Amino acid sequence: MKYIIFILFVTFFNFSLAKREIIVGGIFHGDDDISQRVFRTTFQSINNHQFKYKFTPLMFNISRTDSFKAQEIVCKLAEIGAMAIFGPGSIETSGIVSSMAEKLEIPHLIYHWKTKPRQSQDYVDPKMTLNFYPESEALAKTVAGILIDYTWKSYTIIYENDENLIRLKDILQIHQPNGDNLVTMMKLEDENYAILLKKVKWNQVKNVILDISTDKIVAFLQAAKLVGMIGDYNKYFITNLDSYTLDYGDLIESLVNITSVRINNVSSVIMADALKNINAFGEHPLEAHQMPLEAALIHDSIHFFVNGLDAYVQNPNNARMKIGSCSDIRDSSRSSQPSFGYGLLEFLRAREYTGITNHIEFSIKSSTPKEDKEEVSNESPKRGSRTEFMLDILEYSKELRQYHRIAYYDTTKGVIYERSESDMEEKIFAEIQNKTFTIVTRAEAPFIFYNSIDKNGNPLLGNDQFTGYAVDLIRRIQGQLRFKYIFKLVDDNKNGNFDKEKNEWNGLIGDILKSRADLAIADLTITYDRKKVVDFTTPFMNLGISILYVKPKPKAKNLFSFLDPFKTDVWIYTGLAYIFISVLVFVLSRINNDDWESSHPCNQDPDEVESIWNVLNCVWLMMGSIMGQGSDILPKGSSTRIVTGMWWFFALIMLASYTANLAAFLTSDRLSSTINGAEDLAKQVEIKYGALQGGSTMRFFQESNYSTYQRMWATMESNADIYNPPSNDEGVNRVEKEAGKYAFMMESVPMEYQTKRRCTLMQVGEWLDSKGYGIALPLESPYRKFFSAQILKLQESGVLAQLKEDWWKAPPGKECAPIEVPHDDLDIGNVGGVFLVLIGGCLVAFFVACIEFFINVQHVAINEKITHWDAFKSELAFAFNFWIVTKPVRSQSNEIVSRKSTPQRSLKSRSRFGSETRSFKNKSTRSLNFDSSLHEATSKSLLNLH
Ligand SMILES: *[C@@H]1O[C@H](CO)[C@@H](O)[C@H](O)[C@H]1NC(C)=O
Ligand SMILES: *[C@@H]1O[C@H](CO)[C@@H](O)[C@H](O)[C@H]1NC(C)=O
Ligand SMILES: *[C@@H]1O[C@H](CO)[C@@H](O)[C@H](O)[C@H]1NC(C)=O
Ligand SMILES: *[C@@H]1O[C@H](CO)[C@@H](O)[C@H](O)[C@H]1NC(C)=O
Ligand SMILES: CC(=O)N[C@H]1CO[C@H](CO)[C@@H](O)[C@@H]1O
Repeated sequence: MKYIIFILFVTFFNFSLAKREIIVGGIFHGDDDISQRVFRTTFQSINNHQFKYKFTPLMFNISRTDSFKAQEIVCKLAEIGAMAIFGPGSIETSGIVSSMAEKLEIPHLIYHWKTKPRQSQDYVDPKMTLNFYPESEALAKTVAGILIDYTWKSYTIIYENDENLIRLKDILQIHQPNGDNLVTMMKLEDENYAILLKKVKWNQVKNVILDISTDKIVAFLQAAKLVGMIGDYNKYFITNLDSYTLDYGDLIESLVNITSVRINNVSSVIMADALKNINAFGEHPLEAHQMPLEAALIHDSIHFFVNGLDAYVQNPNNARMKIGSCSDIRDSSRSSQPSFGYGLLEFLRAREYTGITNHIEFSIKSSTPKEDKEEVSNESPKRGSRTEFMLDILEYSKELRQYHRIAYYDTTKGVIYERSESDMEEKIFAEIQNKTFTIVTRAEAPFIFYNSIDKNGNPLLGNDQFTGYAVDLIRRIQGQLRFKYIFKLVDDNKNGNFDKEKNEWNGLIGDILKSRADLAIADLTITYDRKKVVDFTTPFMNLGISILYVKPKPKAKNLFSFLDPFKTDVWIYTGLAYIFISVLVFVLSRINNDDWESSHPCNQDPDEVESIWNVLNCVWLMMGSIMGQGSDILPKGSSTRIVTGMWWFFALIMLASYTANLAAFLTSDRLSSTINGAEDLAKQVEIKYGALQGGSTMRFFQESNYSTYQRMWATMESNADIYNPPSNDEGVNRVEKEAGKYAFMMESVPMEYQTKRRCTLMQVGEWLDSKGYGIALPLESPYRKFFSAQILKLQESGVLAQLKEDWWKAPPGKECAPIEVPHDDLDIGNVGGVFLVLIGGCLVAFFVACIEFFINVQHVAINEKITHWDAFKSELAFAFNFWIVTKPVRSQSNEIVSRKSTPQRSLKSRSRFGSETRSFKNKSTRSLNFDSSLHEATSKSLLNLH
């Protein structure tokens, strides 16, 4: 179509059909071979394919710093009427060419990275220069956008020259420098990359953003391999848009993740076309993945220019095709008429084209408000640089030995991945099966038991030296993922803390950071600080801080536990009160008239009265009431009644208190500890407590905001050396040794291990916090997902619980006895004392009976005038002849006479009561023999009182 119009146009103006010669200049630096080849062949193929113009490309070789030569070349080109100048491809010399072109008004097309000098406010872009290279700020934003998508936590930026920092500035703004993100920048100064890389490695940074020139990348990666920075967990992002043309050879073996970006559309038809043309001239064939961006941009800019020129000159006003010359510069009086060159460039600026580098369009300039006003005055908005472009995100594949596209960056939508998650997982899964994981661990029962010899004394080798929970867990995971592994012990036997003095992590975490291991498994708590430097799998065990304390001892069975409800002093006071009241009643009754009565109830007007309130009866009355039984005899006098009443009241309360307490005391051998949790510990001062010196448990108290824990921390801190042992074992031993005087705070999992073995210890209360043990992997490890998934599976299938049970339980035969379930029934051990008292009482009664018996025998012997032996025999025979139910009365006249004659009535009356037992032996005798038993009257009168 175009050509038809052209032919019409040509015939209409009666132009010669001979091709019109157009001279264009290309300035190159001696070393960019492909660029020159593309420049030359592109024009050649254009000449071959169309017949309107004959382009004569003139190529010049200058050195990168030779601006004088560049100036000279521009003049020369202007002299011979060159229509356009391409290049040069470096910022150093293109500046002078730009300013010359502006003065000469020759269109200047460039294709290299260029930044606007920021410092000069009044800087204006050279008017005659069109840069096909993506605009620096837009490119910087794009690269930053990709990095945001990567979510790297820490990385090092390695750059070559300060100018390039502009394209890294957006990256630097992604992360505000804070503790979580370590972003360092390093300048590649000399050829010794290894020194720099060692520094990076020493910083334990695994992610590198590489912004260096194409020719240095391979050497850099080689150095990285030597230093050990091309490992499974290293990631490189190469901002160089040409890096995809590089051949890394055998350099990449591990799972190192190298990503890069590219603008060239290697799969486009135009690329294929261009390659065909370029390769048509018999040189060694160029392949799509070998074409650098510059060559692609040269190709695109030539086509862009040729098409634009063609369209431009179709306007008859522009057919003049006159370009200025160097002599014009000296001549300052120039026509204000816009020249051909200027018009052409403005025309080109507004055009669009799709080439190897996809769509080419010069965006409408977004500029400062000041410039906006100028723009308003212009009719057409000014078009600036190339801000719209597509960026392929590439990943190096060691199998393909080249980069392949995994995503592209769209300025509006961000990173769009073309591969699915499952593809990735499959790839990594396949990778895992060939990998040998170095697993670092720590000998800590029951996670890992380390033995270098077996039971028979033969040396063990490799993984056989390790047994324990962790080994079993790894074995289970390995059963699913089928990787190989080597266990090794960490040197310092630590889990890993940040050593502020050395400014590095020690222990297991240190080994992971120093790339000495792929996995770390032990009793490794997932903490915020650790998570900043390593990745953790899903926790395989959950735990919390808890309190280790001795089990309360079941109370020893005490036969006399019925005494427990009252303390000894209460018993003593009660006894004293009993004696005192008894004596008081005795004394009062003697003073009180009402208690003196006729000895015979029938005798209303007796000559003498007597009181039954001798000491024994007083004691008996008080005993009867405090035992809750009452008594046959009761006082009559008001004072004695008041005292007795008060004693009854006392007895009522004592009895009620005793009864109430007794049940509780008898059943109180259930297990109850004095300490039931942290609150209880904090409240008291008797039981000392502490945590492992410098451990995470201690830090928990130190950093807690909760007032109870703060109070506990103050206590622990004030006696740090005394209370906080340097090792967990020591703490546990101390709890055991001090039995009740010391409590130790530690994590529940090792505590459980101890309490299953040391039967006197137990965990008290709930967990004070909650955390988990996880397997540590290097940051952003591709394998983490797989391990986490397996751990979850094992958890769901109950394998983890089973493993824990297996490894935590005490060896057979050493298990702790299950805690006795407290019960409410009382056994003989609790109430045996009561029986003892009963038996004691019976024995005393028997003893007293014997004494009475012998006294009786004595009396009988004297009264009957028989020998003691005969009296004893007859009395005994009588006592044990259970069929005889009556007993003859023995004469007691002597006694009665003597009693009546003595004025000390009370004393006598006691002896009378003392013989009561005997007198009551035969009631009928008593009733018949009235005289012989004076006491009968008394007892009757007592009955009357009732
Ligand atoms: C420039 O120099 C390179 C080698 O230094 C050479 O291959 C090339 O042909 C030269 N180009 C021109 C136009 O002289
Ligand atoms: C390489 O790293 C990038 C960025 O972290 C990530 O998006 C990509 O999935 C990784 N590739 C592989 C194969 O792990
Ligand atoms: C590359 O070119 C092909 C066809 O030429 C096109 O379909 C594809 O979208 C282009 N790629 C990009 C990233 O624009
Ligand atoms: C694993 O190793 C075997 C033998 O060396 C090899 O054939 C296979 O391709 C490897 N697989 C992967 C995913 O590297
Ligand atoms: C054991 C005894 O002496 N029993 C006498 C009790 O009194 C009645 C009545 O006088 C006698 O018949 C019993 O022999």
